[in-house]
Order: sequence, then structure tokens, then C-alpha cells
Amino acid sequence: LRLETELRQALGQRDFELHFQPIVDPLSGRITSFEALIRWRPAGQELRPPSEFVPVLEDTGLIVSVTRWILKESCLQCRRLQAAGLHDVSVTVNVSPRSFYQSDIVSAVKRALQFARLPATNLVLEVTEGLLLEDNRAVRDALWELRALGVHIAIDDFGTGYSSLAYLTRLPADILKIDREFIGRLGPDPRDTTLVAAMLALAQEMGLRVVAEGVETIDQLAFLQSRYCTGTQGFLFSAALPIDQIEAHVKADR
Ligand code: G
Ligand code: G
Ligand code: MN
Ligand code: NA
Repeated sequence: LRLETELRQALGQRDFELHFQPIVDPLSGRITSFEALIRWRPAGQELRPPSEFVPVLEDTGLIVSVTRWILKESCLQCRRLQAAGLHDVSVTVNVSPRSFYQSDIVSAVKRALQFARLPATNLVLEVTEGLLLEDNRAVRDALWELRALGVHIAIDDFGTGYSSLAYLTRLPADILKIDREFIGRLGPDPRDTTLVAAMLALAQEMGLRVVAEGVETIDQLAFLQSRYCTGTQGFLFSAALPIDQIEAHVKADR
């Protein structure tokens, strides 16, 4: 309960910040997108990781207004990076199931895009596999409306949920994000390597893009390149960084 009170205050005082982690095309090395990841910095204290507070935001429903803020801020910062020289870069925003059930996510997305003057095709929404498996009518309608706007849908933590793949043929998914659990085990056990290869083949057959998460080594990258994986994300490239640092890098590279 104390944490809830603190989080309500944080919302009013704007004690949240977004950090951005690059998603890289493994063949060209170019940055195609940034995943926005929320951080909480209570006044005068250390940065707190999302595992400590996102569940509380969800349980209390505070996540709905936090997500509205994240959407606007992410779209604005994406425009800023485009202006700094990353002309067609996208931004990827995590949207929790609660925001689909308890708010008008489609209006929130439209408002954020208009506010930032960001083309819808430069916004990716990350949803968890669990949301899609529930097969809820309202969620399905919202996903199709978002797709009609031009927004892309990515499935986070792909492969860690249930075994049903049926939703892939019914729902408007554009991108599968292979959980870092699988990428971390590439190499040592050939069965895990086979599994990732099969996920990549499935995605290719279905015309979906893939982002491999948690890429930390050159060997993992080389394997993903050899299988024509379309996106890579992880500490090999960069952790999530504040926007000012990213903008400085982008400008220095030009
Ligand atoms: O950044 P790491 O930074 O520790 O993020 C851990 C997890 O926290 C993410 O995989 C994601 O599930 C969740 N998370 C991070 N940022 C957000 C956010 O902006 N919204 C939601 N709903 N979840 C987030
Ligand atoms: O949305 P999701 O749960 O996938 O959030 C990504 C999380 O993974 C964030 O907490 C981020 O800090 C973390 N992360 C990103 N890249 C790496 C990596 O290469 N290795 C590890 N161990 N964690 C990573
Ligand atoms: Mn994510
Ligand atoms: Na993930």
C-alpha cells in the first residue's frame, strides 16, 4: 500500500523516465527501432527497475495513465531521433493487458501519434503472448483497429507462454520477439539452437519479422545472421539508455 501511494505521487511529480534500447538489423548493423523501457527515480534515490513497480501499477490500474504518458513520450522522442538523423526509425512500446481491458487503447494511440506528429508505421506495440491467447473480443477488435491505422504489433516473450500457435493465424501480429531465455542458451545445447532455428523458419514462412532479445555475444549474432533473423536486441549492442545519450551518439555518427 505504501508503494501504491509512492507511485501515485511519482505520477504527479513526473518521477518516471523512459530509457531506450536499440533494435538492430543484424545484416546492415543499422538501428531500426528503440524499445522504450520505463524507469522510476524517486527524488534523491536510486533508479528502480520495472520488476519492482510495474506489477503494482498493473494491480492498481495506475498503468492506464502511465501507459498514456509512455505512448506520448515515446512518440515524441522517436520524432526527435528522426530529426537528429535516424530518418525512418521506429519506437516500440510495451502495452500491458490491463491497458487493453480497462482503457480505450486505440484512442490513446491515436492521440499520441497526432500529438507527436509521428507516422503510425513508426510505432510498434509490444503485447504479451498471454493477451493474445485469451481470445477476447474487445482485444481482438482493438488489435485490428490498430493494424488498420498502420501501427505494428509485436509479440513479446514469444515461446514462453502456452503452446497454442493458433492465434498467429487469427491475430494481426507483425513481429515475434524471441525471449532472451532461448537466445541465452544458443550454443551449449544443440536442441535449443534447433528450437530457435525452427522459430525463425516458422516466422519466415508466415511472413513475420523476428527480433531476437538478449543478444550478448558475437557467436549468437553470427548464428542469427546465418538464419536471416531480421532484428537483434541486447547488451552486445547497447543497454537501454536515456534519450540524451542516444541523441548525442546519433549526432556524433553523422
Ligand atoms: O528493462 P527491463 O528493463 O528490466 O524491463 C523488464 C520488463 O518490464 C520488460 O520486459 C517489460 O515486461 C516491463 N516493462 C518495462 N517497461 C515497461 C513499460 O513501459 N510498460 C509496461 N507495461 N511494461 C514495461
Ligand atoms: O520487454 P522485456 O521483458 O523483454 O524487456 C527487456 C528486458 O531485458 C529489460 O529488462 C532489459 O534491461 C533486459 N535486457 C535487454 N538486453 C539484455 C541482454 O542482452 N541480456 C540480459 N540479460 N538482459 C537484457
Ligand atoms: Mn518488451
Ligand atoms: Na521479452
